[in-house]
Amino acid sequence: MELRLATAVALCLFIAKGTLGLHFVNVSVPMYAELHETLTMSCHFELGDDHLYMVKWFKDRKEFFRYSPDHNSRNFAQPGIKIDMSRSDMNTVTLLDLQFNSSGTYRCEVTTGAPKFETLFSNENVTVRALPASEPIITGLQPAYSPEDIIGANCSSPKSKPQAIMAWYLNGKTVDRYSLVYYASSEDEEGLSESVLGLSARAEVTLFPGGGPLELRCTATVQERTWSKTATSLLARLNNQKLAQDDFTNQSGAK
Ligand SMILES: *[C@@H]1O[C@H](CO)[C@@H](O)[C@H](O)[C@H]1NC(C)=O
Ligand SMILES: *[C@@H]1O[C@H](CO)[C@@H](O)[C@H](O)[C@H]1NC(C)=O
Ligand SMILES: *[C@@H]1O[C@H](CO)[C@@H](O)[C@H](O)[C@H]1NC(C)=O
Ligand SMILES: *[C@@H]1O[C@H](CO)[C@@H](O)[C@H](O)[C@H]1NC(C)=O
Ligand SMILES: CC(=O)N[C@H]1CO[C@H](CO)[C@@H](O)[C@@H]1O
Repeated sequence: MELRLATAVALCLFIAKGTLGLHFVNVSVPMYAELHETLTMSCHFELGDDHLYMVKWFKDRKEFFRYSPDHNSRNFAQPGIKIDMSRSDMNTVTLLDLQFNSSGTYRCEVTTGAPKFETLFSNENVTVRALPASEPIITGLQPAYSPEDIIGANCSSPKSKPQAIMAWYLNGKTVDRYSLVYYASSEDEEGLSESVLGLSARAEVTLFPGGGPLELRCTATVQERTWSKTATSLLARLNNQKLAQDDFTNQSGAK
């Protein structure tokens, strides 16, 4: 009895150590994907001594693609999934024309063949977003301001989802919230919205370092991406003096 038990344990240890079957599945997808674009996701796995029986892909626990070395690949209709079968195989699936409802949890599940039929899987989340089509636009800014004028401007980021987070910087410094004007904006039928942040700040002489131009910068941030736009304005008093001086020079030059 004791001997048989010992042999069995040894045999188990031998099997565990001596054969390495399916031991790793890694699904690789981006955290964010862009609306209407194509998404290629990959699934890497190590079969060891086992042979592949099937690879299945799921979105939110519902199967949408199945690869088997012995059969034709199959796909199953699921919301937000338009699969490109010609670019989907053992290690890759390609989705076309992403929609917001293509966002979700994607799983690659690998099953090995007889006799063990082991299954391992890996999950990753994908969020579909729509980035702004361009950098933000600054409007309403005057080329020059007299001291104590109110500098008023708007910065608008084109439609995106999620909405862009806006900020204003004067000479590289963040603007205090009392100088910001918030505007609500509505979503379009696809759920995208423009983002607008107003600026209303007094034209203190100190904003024009050494009498030089004031640098205004506006940024629009969507997740990890930031777009920015820079503009400058002059202090009007100095600007007028400069113009007057130019006039004088030009007139005297013409004489
Ligand atoms: C899975 O794949 C990602 C991306 O290719 C890689 O960074 C990561 O190290 C892999 N994980 C393992 C366990 O190999
Ligand atoms: C997914 O989104 C698309 C585009 O908005 C829409 O046409 C489709 O009906 C949606 N599908 C489901 C199941 O909600
Ligand atoms: C994916 O999203 C689900 C639901 O939002 C969440 O419960 C889960 O922790 C996320 N998984 C990963 C790997 O981020
Ligand atoms: C900023 O936009 C708002 C809303 O469209 C508008 O009422 C306001 O006059 C604009 N301000 C400037 C300085 O252009
Ligand atoms: C006000 C004005 O016309 N200024 C012009 C004077 O002449 C110089 C060069 O000749 C121009 O650059 C200025 O614009």
